[in-house]
Amino acid sequence: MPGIIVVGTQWGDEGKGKATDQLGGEVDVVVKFNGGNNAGHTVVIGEESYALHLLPAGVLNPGAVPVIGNGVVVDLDALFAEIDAMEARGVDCSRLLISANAHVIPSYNRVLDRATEKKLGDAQIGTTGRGIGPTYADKMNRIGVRIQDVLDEDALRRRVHGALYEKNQVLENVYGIDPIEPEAVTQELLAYAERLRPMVVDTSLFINDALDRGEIVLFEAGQAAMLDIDHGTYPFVTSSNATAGGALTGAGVGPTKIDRVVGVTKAYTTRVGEGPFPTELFGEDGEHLRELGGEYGVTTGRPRRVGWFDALVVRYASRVNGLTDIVLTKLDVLSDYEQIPVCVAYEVNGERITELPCDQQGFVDATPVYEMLPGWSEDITGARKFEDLPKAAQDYVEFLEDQVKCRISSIGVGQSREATIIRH
Ligand code: 2SA
Ligand code: GDP
Ligand code: MG
Repeated sequence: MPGIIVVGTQWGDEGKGKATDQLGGEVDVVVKFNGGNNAGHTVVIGEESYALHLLPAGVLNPGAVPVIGNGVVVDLDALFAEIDAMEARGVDCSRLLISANAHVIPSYNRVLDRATEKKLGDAQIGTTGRGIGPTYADKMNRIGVRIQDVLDEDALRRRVHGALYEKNQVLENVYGIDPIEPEAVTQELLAYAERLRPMVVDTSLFINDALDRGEIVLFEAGQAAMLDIDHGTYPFVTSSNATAGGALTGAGVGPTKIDRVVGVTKAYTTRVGEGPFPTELFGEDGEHLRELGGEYGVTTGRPRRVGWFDALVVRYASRVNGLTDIVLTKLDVLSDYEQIPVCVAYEVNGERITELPCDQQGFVDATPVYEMLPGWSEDITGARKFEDLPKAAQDYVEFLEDQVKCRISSIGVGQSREATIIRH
């Protein structure tokens, strides 16, 4: 069972970090394949809580090699700050490998990300401001700077000058921001070259060799299906493929190497940033669930928008990812409710639909149709077997499983590694 992909099935923050860490005990290689330091994954081990951004969760597992694949965009300031902070806490990061083909987030793309958002005003995406969108745009536009360029001073200088030639005109004329000096950016990046060099390898070769030896490789997604650039609620998405296909292109492996695709799914729904969210709760109801679930961004600290479970979203995510099974998280957070609504259909322009609308406006106009499930009042954080759960909680899980048409293989009942029910 060597190749496992772990993806988010909603709008992110489902608990992928914990799920990856949990599977990590048996894993030899953990690969991050998309996104960058927009991601935030919290992993709780014993009394210690770790917030990971650019580093794959595998870094916390001394037996696994953490890999940053070619599909990731790397902010070198953020990477080395994260490594230094982890090492200061005793986490060894010396095994980390980075793809020579991964793109770098130069400081000018952080400036552009923030300037674009400001200019959009009410129409803003609500990005994390980390320069993710402009860097993926540069990649597609073939004016990006790659990790391998940082190791070659002349190439780096040429790439940075080339990119800034156009960007400086945009910065000045569109956003009224002073032009950025290319040589200063070149030197900023060059400062990391010698620290970076020993980590840079052909990660596709490394990963494929590991798979050929029968080792277990886990591919860990940032963000989620509904934030995917192709399959999400465009334009309110991130700029990478956060679905299973992204693991293949973002790591350089073929689909024949993948045996399992695990979807991580929260027992309710959250979203950070703007964009449609049919089951969203507002006012006191929203505040209550946000507090119960501790729903604040790990990267920006922003309060997350919260709402009820949306079966259409997760069934869609199961389809576009080809999920083999689901890890359900945060069931313990719902213990407070007498009744729990689950969205089983939408009403759009007077019509009842059970698949996501294929146009964005339909999604904006959708009114959720709920089925009410009985809640439970017991504290379930100590449950370790499915049978330990109150009947209503068991019924809730089985109802979700039936609705999303995918097996739920494990259930999270608390933040810690141990607070998990393995089902099959
Ligand atoms: P970006 O910065 O270009 O990727 O933003 C585009 C959209 O993607 C959303 N996005 C996220 N949504 C949930 N969680 C994310 N990571 C952090 C976390 C978020 C935080 O784990 O809590 O701390 O705010 C994440 N990263 C990107 C983003 O909100 C935009 O909607
Ligand atoms: P990710 O981006 O998908 O890795 O998720 P985040 O780390 O951003 O957010 C998930 C939060 O939920 C983290 O604080 C986790 O520690 C926490 N968490 C994960 N699984 C569970 C669970 O089963 N129960 C509870 N109460 N918290 C959980
Ligand atoms: Mg997160």
